[in-house]
Amino acid sequence: MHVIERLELLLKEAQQAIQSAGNARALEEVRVKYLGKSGLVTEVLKGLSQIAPETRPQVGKASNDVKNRITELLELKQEGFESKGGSELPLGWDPTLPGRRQPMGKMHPLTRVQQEICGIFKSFGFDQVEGSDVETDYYNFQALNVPPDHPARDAQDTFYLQKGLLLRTHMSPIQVRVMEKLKPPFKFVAPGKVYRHEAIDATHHHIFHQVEGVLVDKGIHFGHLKGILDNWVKKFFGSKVETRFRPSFFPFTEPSAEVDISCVFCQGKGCRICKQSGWVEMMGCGMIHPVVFENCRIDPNEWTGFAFGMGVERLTMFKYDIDDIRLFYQNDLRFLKQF
Ligand code: 2U9
Repeated sequence: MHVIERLELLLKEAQQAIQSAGNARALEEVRVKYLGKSGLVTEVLKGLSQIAPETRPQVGKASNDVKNRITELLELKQEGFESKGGSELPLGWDPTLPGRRQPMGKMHPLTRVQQEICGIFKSFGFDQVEGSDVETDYYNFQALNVPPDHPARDAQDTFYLQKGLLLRTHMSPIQVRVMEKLKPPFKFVAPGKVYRHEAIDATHHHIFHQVEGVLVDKGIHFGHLKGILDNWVKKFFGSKVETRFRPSFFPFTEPSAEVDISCVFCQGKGCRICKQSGWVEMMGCGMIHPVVFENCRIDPNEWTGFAFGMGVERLTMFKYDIDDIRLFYQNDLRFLKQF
């Protein structure tokens, strides 16, 4: 293509680019593209010395005419922006801006840990059940063999509502409601929020999350309980983690036990997390009390079973070395983004 024709083409392109420029920045990009140090018109002017002497004056004039015409159009367009109070975007927005990456939402750490806890029991064949947060005194206490004068029933521990209703203090009432409907054998877990009238501090909150479970079949004994929970601990915390069962008491289980696990941070040698003991209390469990079976209309002479309960915040704080339970509920992205 002859140099003159190229100049005419460059002028046409520049005119279109100036016409569609939506703001001062886009206009500046057009100027640089055609008239900048390495601009397309500038390159032609730089190449004049290579043009044959007899046509050099004509090409030189044409190059300067194009350069001056583009400069004039750029100035006119810029004046147009300024007269309208800045860059007038034909689309009302600047399509040349880079896109803003939308931050992706993530599951809350408590939800993830709760699902991980239940997922392991489901892999053992457990079902999952749920139920209302609002319960009756019967299902939350009486059916679970909690005596009338038990301190857990005191108003300073339980949120009472009208008409004798209350906010469940553990997940056990749901287990009772399911057990009185199902025929054994069965095994299921119940995750959910529980409510206790506690003063809030670094390790206590009046709303927290639990996962409870029950397994009922013929000939179930404490060895089955230990085997299932030891297996679960090794899948959740790692295969090297040991379990220890210490005698305890709950009204709804007999015998009852607290389950300790060997500290995953010091492998049982003793550290800040386990208070130098090498062990951390992780959950409670026991063989379901015969009275509870009778309340669910299940014959304790034919069926036996075990139950367990764990706090999701407690496991999560241990697993991720979090020292303040309140961090879970403050919606501070600096905390939540770490999971
Ligand atoms: C039925 C019968 C028995 C549920 C159980 C525990 C032991 C237990 C606590 C652990 C930490 C609650 O989150 S926590 O504060 N739970 O120690 N829970 S046995 O026993 C049942 C449940 C339902 C019908």
